[in-house]
Amino acid sequence: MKTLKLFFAVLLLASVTVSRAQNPIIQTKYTADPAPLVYKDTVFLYVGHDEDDATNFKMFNWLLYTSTDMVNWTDHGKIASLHDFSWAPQNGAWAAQVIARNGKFYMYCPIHLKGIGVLVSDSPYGPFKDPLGKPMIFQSINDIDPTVYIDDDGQAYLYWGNPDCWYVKLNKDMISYSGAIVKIDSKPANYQEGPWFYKRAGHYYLAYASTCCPEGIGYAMSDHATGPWIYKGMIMDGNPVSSGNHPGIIDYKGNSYVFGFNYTLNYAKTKTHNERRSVCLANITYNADGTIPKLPFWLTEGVRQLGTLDPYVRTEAETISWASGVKTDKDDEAGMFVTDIDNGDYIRVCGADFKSGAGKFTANVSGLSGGAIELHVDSLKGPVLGQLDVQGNKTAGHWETLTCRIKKVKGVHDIYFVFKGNEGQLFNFNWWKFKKD
Ligand code: FUB
Repeated sequence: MKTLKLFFAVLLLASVTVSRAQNPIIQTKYTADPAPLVYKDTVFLYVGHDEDDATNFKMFNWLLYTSTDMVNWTDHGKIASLHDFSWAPQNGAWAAQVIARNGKFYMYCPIHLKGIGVLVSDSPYGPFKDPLGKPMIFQSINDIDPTVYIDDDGQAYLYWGNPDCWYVKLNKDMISYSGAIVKIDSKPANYQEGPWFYKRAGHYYLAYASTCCPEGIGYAMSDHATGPWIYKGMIMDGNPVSSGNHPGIIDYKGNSYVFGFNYTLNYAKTKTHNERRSVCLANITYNADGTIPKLPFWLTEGVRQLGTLDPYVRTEAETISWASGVKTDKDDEAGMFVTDIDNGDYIRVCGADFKSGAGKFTANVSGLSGGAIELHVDSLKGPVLGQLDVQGNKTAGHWETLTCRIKKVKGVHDIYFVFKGNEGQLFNFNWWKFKKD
């Protein structure tokens, strides 16, 4: 009987699952205007940032998240801001896009009312600098939402605009252009703003936020980079539960994805509409003729994990599939870390492959009032592997690496870090890893 019980206990902790993300994909901040960039083996997701107390658009900076499995996203914090432009006002860090060329990274930033500027960096993580000291494009306040693509022949195109759509040919330096700015006369049906321009399997695509409000995502196709554009339908219809939307589309590891946003986290807190948006993600597919089958509006169920996460290497605490209650911050010693941790808050990390078994858990933390990290697998109320105590008086004010023994766990599991303690903020959390024994 004892052996049988042991067998079932081991079976429970050795299950194999394919994890799925949940929309919206970022919960620690309000995020909008997703601009994914596939660079080497990683998806760099640049987003706009709605401030926590925003009612209308209150956007001061741009944030970066990265992933290699599409379900766990690592928060890199603010990578550029209005302060990077000497000519920018205090508000208006709208929908940017980053593209790589010859080892440099070009970030096209619409500054509301001021036109489109460009920042340059040697790294996708920044720091970014403004080489021009002025907007690259400014015809009117309708110059927003730039999207850029480099064609196979090396010619780069910048499209943008609300409610008209414009394009220009960029020079090889990517910070200047040649020829006239062209307003497209084949503007697709219900084009509003937020164009996303790309080429795939010989077809050119212009996806965009459709006429407001609510905004869905429409798309047009062409045989040429400069059109004419033929409207092909909706990737997703708008939905009254959400006013805006804004596409970003990539292929990654053999799958195709569309990013956009909804207002789910705002409405979870208040009945009032505020511009506090949250980036969402779904799979798309392509028909043989290149058209895109329509998706439902953003579902809560997200995309499947690509591969698994290795729990035996240091993972940043701000690598998150789903978080409840916590925020992220940065300091000189730890870099990014998870903060604002209260009793009952939690973080889920998807699909960690413990292989033949882990017996210890290590975390780098900095105590505040003190508490514990309770380790669950598979669900918030799933089996408890163990608990790492963080003593406020011992670790207060400095980062410390602590280890505890845990029940043996094998196979692939979602991990839930459930935070326990008394009143107030318990501790800050920098990174974690498991050890075999
Ligand atoms: O985020 C500010 C503006 O709202 C963007 O530029 C538009 O695309 C819309 O999402």
